[in-house]
Amino acid sequence: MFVDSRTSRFPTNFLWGAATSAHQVEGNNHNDWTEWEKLGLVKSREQSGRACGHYERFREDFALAKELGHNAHRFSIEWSRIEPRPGRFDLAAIDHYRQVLVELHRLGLEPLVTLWHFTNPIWIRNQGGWTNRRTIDDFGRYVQAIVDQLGHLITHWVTLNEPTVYTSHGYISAYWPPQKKNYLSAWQAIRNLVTAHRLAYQIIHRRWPAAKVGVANNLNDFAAARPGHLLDQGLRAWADFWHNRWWLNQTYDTQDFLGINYYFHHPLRWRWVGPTKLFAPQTPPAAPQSDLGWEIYPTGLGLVLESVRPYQLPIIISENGVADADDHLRAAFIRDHVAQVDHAIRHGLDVRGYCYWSLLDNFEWREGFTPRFGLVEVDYHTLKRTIRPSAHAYRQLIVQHSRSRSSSSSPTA
Ligand code: IFM
Repeated sequence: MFVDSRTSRFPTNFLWGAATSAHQVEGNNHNDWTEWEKLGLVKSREQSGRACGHYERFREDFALAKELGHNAHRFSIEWSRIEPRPGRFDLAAIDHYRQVLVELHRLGLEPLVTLWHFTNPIWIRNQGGWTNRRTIDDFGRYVQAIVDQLGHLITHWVTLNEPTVYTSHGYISAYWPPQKKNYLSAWQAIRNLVTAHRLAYQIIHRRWPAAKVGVANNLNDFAAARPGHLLDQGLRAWADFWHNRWWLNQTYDTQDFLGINYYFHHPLRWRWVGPTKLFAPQTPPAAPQSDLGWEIYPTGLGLVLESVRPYQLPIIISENGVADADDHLRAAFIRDHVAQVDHAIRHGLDVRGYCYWSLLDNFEWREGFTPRFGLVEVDYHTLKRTIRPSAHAYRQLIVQHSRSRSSSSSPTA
């Protein structure tokens, strides 16, 4: 891969790294997802089980990230480990994450810390999860504990991961736990997540005024499948509003940076499927696709970046990745998406980081262990890690962008 040193404008302290989440990599969790997995609804009836064994092997995994040229790493703290019972904090679990943070700093990897990535303690599930307003205060108490115990080791905070995906999968399509098909519950959950984010933002800033707090917002590029078709255009506007815009409008004034998780380009074609599925995404048959059948459309990242320009906030790509077991797509996928970031920066957008999803292969929620998103392959029998060729290509890209900075003037982040 070649980066033109005359055109690259990545800021000097640009964050290059990869992301994971606790439940997907740690192993041996005990939360609402592990309970739900017992129902046998995950593909091939898999359960997250020991996952990648990352809870024990984090040092080995961070050493790989370092070797791969990263200077940042996004991970999540598992609430159910920290507070297994209401108000009872597990000091050993807190100490574990302290060691995680210390190790990241030792290696020169800037931590981006997610406080909630889809999973809830079982006692939260039992009280109605995010539909219960009490969960907001409970979340605040957990955030306060992290702020007090670990805050001195954290600058970049991600309060919530993809709250709109969580609510639509959990409360509208019933694809994920708690498997409701109820618009009122979805509304209660998303409203409570807005309030929980705002509360977390205040709690963090009260103690750590210089902290940078954001959300990992899942933003899709929606298009009208038939550009001149009024119903498709209306559908595009409707989907864009509810999936992308509504949440941002509610929370942008409490985000110091916008985290963007970009995966999807959806050309929408009006088709009445049912009250919980109002449209059918239509992937052109010839379009390149991941192993999950998701269209690969780097231009969409550029469009999404442009769409958030009015918020005038720094941006971090908090996730962007591809399921690609034989690694024939990933290197070009990263190159082409990073090129969109480059383009955005050159056109005045303040993008400060890119986290590939994911550092490791991991437990992909209802799809189980089959999708392979990792820069590093995991053998789930032996837990052996093997660096994929695309991870080296990403490393090269990072090096070239860093080199090109020294020969070009860069904006400061
Ligand atoms: O694995 C997920 C992650 O937990 C949230 N963002 C999308 C990823 C790929 O589906």
